[in-house]
Amino acid sequence: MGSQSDFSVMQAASDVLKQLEIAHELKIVSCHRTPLAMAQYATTARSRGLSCIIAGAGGAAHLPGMIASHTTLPVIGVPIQSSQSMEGWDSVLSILQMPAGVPVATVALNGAKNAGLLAARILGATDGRIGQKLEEWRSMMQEQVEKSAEGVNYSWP
Ligand code: RP5
Repeated sequence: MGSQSDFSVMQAASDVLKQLEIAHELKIVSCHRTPLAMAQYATTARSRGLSCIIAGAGGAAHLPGMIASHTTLPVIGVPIQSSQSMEGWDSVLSILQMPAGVPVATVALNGAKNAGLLAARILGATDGRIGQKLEEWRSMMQEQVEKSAEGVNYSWP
């Protein structure tokens, strides 16, 4: 993530990865404030054993695109609403509108939980253990929806 101020949003990605028992790390590197650390993080990611990078940033949110320019690993961008001034559209459009050639998969504004789940799906495409965890997750989610619907679904008269 680009700043400590992004942590309250990005924590949701870590939480879901923990639930799925997927090893991960949290780091703050900024395109604007620590550009060399950002470049080093991205260029060494694959050799350090990472398989996917979730990059969350707000404002003129260059981080996911810049990370993606320094690696061939899949990058998932999380637009973060860092100010009220543009209601988060600055972050969304900065991350969403990547020019052709350097892809960033963009999730919803503050959508860190889905970023974690998407990363899990990418890994789970070739990792049977993670695939099984995702099946269990999906079953649990369905049961929760069915349970929450009890007492709400009815016909009248
Ligand atoms: C971006 O600027 C960060 O990703 C953060 O969302 C935003 C504001 O950062 P702070 O000024 O709160 O550190 O680089």
